[in-house]
Amino acid sequence: MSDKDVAQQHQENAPQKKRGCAAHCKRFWWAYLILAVVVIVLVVVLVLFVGVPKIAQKKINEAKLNIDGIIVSETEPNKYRMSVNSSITTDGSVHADIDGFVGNMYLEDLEPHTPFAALNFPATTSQKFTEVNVSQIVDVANMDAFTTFNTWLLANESLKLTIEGDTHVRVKGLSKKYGVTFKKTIELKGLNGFKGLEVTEPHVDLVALTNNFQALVKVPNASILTIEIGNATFVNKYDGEDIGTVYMDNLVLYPGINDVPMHADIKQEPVLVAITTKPHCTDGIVPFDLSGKDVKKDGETLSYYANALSQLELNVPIKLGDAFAEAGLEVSCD
Ligand SMILES: *[C@@H]1O[C@H](CO)[C@@H](O)[C@H](O)[C@H]1NC(C)=O
Ligand SMILES: *[C@@H]1O[C@H](CO)[C@@H](O)[C@H](O)[C@H]1NC(C)=O
Ligand SMILES: *[C@@H]1O[C@H](CO)[C@@H](O)[C@H](O)[C@H]1NC(C)=O
Ligand SMILES: *[C@@H]1O[C@H](CO)[C@@H](O)[C@H](O)[C@H]1NC(C)=O
Ligand SMILES: CC(=O)N[C@H]1CO[C@H](CO)[C@@H](O)[C@@H]1O
Repeated sequence: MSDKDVAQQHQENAPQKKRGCAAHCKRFWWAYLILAVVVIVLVVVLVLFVGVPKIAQKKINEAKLNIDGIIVSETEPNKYRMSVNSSITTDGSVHADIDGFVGNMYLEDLEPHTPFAALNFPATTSQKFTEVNVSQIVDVANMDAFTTFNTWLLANESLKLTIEGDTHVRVKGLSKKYGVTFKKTIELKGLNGFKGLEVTEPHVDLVALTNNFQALVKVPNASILTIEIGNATFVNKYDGEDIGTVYMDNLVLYPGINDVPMHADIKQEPVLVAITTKPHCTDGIVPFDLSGKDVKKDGETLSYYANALSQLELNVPIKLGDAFAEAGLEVSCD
């Protein structure tokens, strides 16, 4: 008998009700029992299928994800290793097991949201504090998206990263698993266009045509990322003119200030003209611009870094006066 039938029967017998419940109730006890059971089942179903999943989703939404470190290493043209140390903090009020899941990573502020990496997050529990460290090889499934991520990472002061994946939660005491979505957006510090980059200890060779400039570059990395780049080359410009190539070999950027050795093949003539004209001849400082040319790792191009670096233009003032003096050439204003 369906709910409708029960309701109908109830209505047909409505006038009798005025005579009191006793006889009526006695006769239709089974209908009330069925009604009661239906109500209880409905409530249980609502709690289990709507209430618990809602609470589970709410708890997942309230959990805080903190990223302590990200390392991009073993870089190859179409894959790399990504390691993430993170922790999840909850209020610990619901005891639940959360299945492992594939977390898609994308830039929150770039529509349409296009994942640049997929990481397998392990199964966890809803403890107050859970460390989640993952390290795995990631295939570059979408080269444009990964290049854009690297471009933003290198150029921007900060960037919003979202990790999203569908998983299941099993609340302690219940056998059923519920589908939930894990979605967290975190703000990462970017490398901010290497703001504050400095070239120190310059040495010039006045005779050689190649490898005629050496120095140390202080590369600031304000982010929490460690990135293994490779052999990076840059176009060196003076006054908009390409005057040579700068090499930074085996470049790995760690959080903090990185001392990176560089060497370059520079055309001597434009530099000599620059250093002997005002105002550079007075302070001995020549401003150059560097932009990424290529990134090679074991002879192969890493386009996701090369294209990201090529979109940067770094203004680098270099104290060349002392370097020329050291090489035996005292520069002065013509
Ligand atoms: C994670 O932590 C371990 C142990 O402290 C450390 O060796 C590793 O480099 C860290 N990885 C990342 C991605 O920060
Ligand atoms: C996870 O990384 C943290 C550093 O963020 C480290 O202290 C911890 O030991 C690592 N845990 C495991 C299981 O590797
Ligand atoms: C990050 O930098 C890119 C250009 O490199 C720019 O288009 C984008 O709007 C920036 N995003 C944010 C959030 O600053
Ligand atoms: C960078 O170039 C140097 C010199 O050509 C080479 O010995 C080294 O293996 C290269 N490093 C990488 C990571 O490809
Ligand atoms: C995490 C970390 O060490 N960040 C450093 C990155 O480099 C800047 C300097 O440019 C430091 O101020 C940060 O502390």
